[in-house]
Amino acid sequence: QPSHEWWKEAIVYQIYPASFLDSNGDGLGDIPGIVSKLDYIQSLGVSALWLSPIFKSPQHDMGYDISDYRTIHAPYGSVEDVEEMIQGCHQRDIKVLLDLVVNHTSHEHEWFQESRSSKASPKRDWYIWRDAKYDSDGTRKPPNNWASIFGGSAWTWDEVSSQYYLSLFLPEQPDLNWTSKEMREATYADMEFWLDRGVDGFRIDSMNLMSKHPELPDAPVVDPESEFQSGSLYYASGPKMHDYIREMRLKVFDKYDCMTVGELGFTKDENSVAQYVARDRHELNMVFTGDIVDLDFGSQHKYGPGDFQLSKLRDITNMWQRAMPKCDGWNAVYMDNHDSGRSLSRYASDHPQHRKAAAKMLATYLSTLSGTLFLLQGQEIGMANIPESWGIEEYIDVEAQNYYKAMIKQRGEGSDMSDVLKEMRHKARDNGRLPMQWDSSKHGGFTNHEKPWMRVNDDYIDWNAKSQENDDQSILSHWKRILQLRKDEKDVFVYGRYEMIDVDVSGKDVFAYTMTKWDGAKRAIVLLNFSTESQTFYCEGKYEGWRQLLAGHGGMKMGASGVKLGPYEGVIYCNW
Ligand code: TEU
Repeated sequence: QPSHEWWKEAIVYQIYPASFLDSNGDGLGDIPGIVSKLDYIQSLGVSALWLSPIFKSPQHDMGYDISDYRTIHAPYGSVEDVEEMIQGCHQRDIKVLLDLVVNHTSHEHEWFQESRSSKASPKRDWYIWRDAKYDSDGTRKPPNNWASIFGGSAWTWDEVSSQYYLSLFLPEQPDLNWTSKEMREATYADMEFWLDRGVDGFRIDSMNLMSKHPELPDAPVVDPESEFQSGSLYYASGPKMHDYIREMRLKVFDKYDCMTVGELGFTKDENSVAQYVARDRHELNMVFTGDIVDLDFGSQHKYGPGDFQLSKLRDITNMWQRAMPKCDGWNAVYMDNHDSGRSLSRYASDHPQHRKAAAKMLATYLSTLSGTLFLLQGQEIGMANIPESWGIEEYIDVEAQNYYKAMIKQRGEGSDMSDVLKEMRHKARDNGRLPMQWDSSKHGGFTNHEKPWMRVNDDYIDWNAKSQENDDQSILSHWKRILQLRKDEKDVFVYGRYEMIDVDVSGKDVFAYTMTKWDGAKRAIVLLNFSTESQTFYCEGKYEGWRQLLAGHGGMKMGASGVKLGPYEGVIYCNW
């Protein structure tokens, strides 16, 4: 019987603070805005919040560039506001997770200012500094050929101290040097600052980039066209990674009843992931493997051409659902975050004809799997990606802008960019960051300011929280029901044993699986139609007489010949 833990049963709602609710009319979301919506959040039935970074930051990467972890970005509010929010959450039995960004800091962080001040600085080795290389003609070159994840070289030249520093993301995000014990102790003290204020855990950003190969070797040339190459082989899940996590856990996390979810980039194979989450390893509670979010990425690059294939979703789901019981580990279940497009628009359909069914079907998928469930703000009302009519000027995120500029440079000014824009409409991070659509008033009720920091999706008049709150058939009502079902039947869903139903049986457009309670007493079958056509699931008598779960479907029984699924319909039948 699987051990029960609060963090396994948690249903986590990700808040993107800039885009949640603006309470003071400056066009940007804020902490008091979150506090004013705690009843809404509670009524949804989630049991934890994860806030993307709210800390002091020059905002070159939307707060993932932190200049002081103990101060709040002023437009969002103050430490006192956060304390009030934590209290308001705890009163409602909602836990609070913060984003822990300690692979890098902002270049404005005091630590970096000191580190760059001179080669002799006591904090010099808190960051990763290297001498330049020189070509035979004397041209200065970075220490190795690594590409930054956001484009260009991963090294930034520092005039002040005449060395390069490593910056795997933006030049404004220098990487910390985790081999420095003093630096590690300082970050642990920052973590405790928030844990002592009642925070219940962390989502750990870029977690497995903290340990790099000590020699920082050149990366193999995969893209001969490009000056710089992905160095992930040498900077992801490096040799000391597990030591650092264990130290963090022993020195900090074990002192609190807190939950940890690490963001795992580039490491996606079962055995490596198990090393982070297997219970006897005493490391993290769970990780984000990212493979479902990356499902439609191009083979060379995120924005390369790529389409959704149900077979891939099936394979990835099968792999993780089976892998976790094998290693006695635990995993996160999610499809959306602030780093890509909405799953509704990418993997199902936001076409008006299908949107409601598709959003509900994806909710049914997520809510019936074993793991800790994460959803992104707006997912509960079926928010969609940026509309086709918007041009490049509406994309704010640095990753999208850098990529677009690089493509123009490659193709020449005035070239046709429609294919690039098409991929961006699916996968740009801006999609997941569109402001929350609260009601049908101007700017979807997100702000009173005449210009929100980011344009609100034009469809807010028809798709908003208010119009769905009192509609029993809405996406929001479906989420509320299915989350309640997940809680009521946690032995079947949260802790249940997953078994795939072969595609020969389900048909290629239907994703079908069963979830079974550990003692075999209760079983449910989940049938998800990922197509625009009706599909019939022939159950060959196997599930005959099983009762349909979820109100609104009248508890109909499955007939001998099976069940017909409408376009994008998702259903659950059970044997109890
Ligand atoms: O993301 C880590 C990461 O690897 C991203 O580059 C991701 O692959 C990319 O966003 C996909 O387009 C985390 C945060 O989630 C992201 O928002 C930050 O920009 C990044 O770290 C740097 O802190």
